[in-house]
Amino acid sequence: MTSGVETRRKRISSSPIEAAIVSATVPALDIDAVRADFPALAQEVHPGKPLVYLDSAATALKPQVVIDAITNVYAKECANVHRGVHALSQRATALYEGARDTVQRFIGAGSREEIIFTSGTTAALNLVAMTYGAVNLAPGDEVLVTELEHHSDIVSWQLQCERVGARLVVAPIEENGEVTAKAFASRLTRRTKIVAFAHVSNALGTVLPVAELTRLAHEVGAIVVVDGAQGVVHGSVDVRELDVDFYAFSGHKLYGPTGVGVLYGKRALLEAMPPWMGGGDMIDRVQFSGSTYNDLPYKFEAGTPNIAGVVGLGAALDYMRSLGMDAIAKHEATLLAHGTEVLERIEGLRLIGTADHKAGVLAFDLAGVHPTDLGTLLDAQGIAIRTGHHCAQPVMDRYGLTGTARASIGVYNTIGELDRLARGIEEARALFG
Ligand code: C6P
Repeated sequence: MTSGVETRRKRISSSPIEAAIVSATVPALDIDAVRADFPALAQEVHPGKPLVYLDSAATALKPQVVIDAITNVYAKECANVHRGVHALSQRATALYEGARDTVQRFIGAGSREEIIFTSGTTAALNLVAMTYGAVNLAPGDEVLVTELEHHSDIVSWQLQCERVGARLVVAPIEENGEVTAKAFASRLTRRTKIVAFAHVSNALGTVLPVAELTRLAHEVGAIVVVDGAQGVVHGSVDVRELDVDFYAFSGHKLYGPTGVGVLYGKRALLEAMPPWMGGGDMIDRVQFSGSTYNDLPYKFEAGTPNIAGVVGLGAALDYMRSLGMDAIAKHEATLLAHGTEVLERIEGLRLIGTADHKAGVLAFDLAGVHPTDLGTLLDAQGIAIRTGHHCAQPVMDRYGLTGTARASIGVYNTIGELDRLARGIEEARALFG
């Protein structure tokens, strides 16, 4: 008979991302070299307590190459883009547009015009809701989301549904945090016009079957919006292979800067959508009698963009590619399997989110210890985790909790750090009796 831990290990290693563990062809990361790339790791957060950073789902640490790329923009290439004939503006524009090409390659988009720079996932999702949703939703139409969505993938749709008289429909999750094709399909109707779901849940770590759900949604004529904030981080993503209509993500969870993100959209859909924000760069001709708009992607990039942020994002993607997306997936899968094993051994600890196919997240409830108290005690040990509802209150409601403790994994984490986490939790448990 297999123990619970053995069973869980087998199930984890049977998933696609974790399957990379068994792939002998994927090289192992040189973890010491990786850690040396991240200056934030070389610090004690409290005297004698070196940082153990297990909060990468909130925001990832930044490698020196990203910091240098941003510094270089402000130090040497500081000019506005698309506006100047002078050398500095031309160079800034080349860097900015070069980053667009990098993003296009990174997610396998068909053309650079399909890459819209935004301030993050939240802005990207709201952009689709407010533009595509404004012209394609009518009273009585339905927008289908899942129970595990982040607030940005709920409230943006709620706002648009309220405006147009459409209805928000929710596909439930299983006890282990999975979204099954069956449950999802049961909520699809001919009134479903938009389907929006996360690639990976930030609260549970569940990896959703994006291609399968997309196929089901397309069968009823709905378009698919994927919240890729946590999805694009842990392994390679090919938007054309997945056939999604929109894919949104943030730079800061990808080892890039805050304040920058991406909306990928299929060209025909983006072409047909009205602009969202009005301002410089998004126009063709402005007259008081009416204005016409710029071509893609600029139609959706009103005003001076986050130039250094975009360049920093490009540097982050180059960095990830230099490590190898399969190598990153393999390393993180090993950490997730180990973390699952050591946490499951702790008495009174219940993992929240035990889907067969998981990435990056170890969320849990510890009997008798409030998540905030646990987070504070772990912080005193130098261990950074996130506690609370993780901007996914419906997930907490689903499990009857007000919040969880969440350790989330980045490329720089080690087995030893997960062991330190487990020891820290044991100590907290002992303290609370
Ligand atoms: N989740 C977390 O600690 P922004 O804030 O726009 O960069 O990303 C929003 C967002 C959208 N979807 C998912 C699945 C996310 O995880 C996030 C951000 C952080 O889990 C902060 S709440």
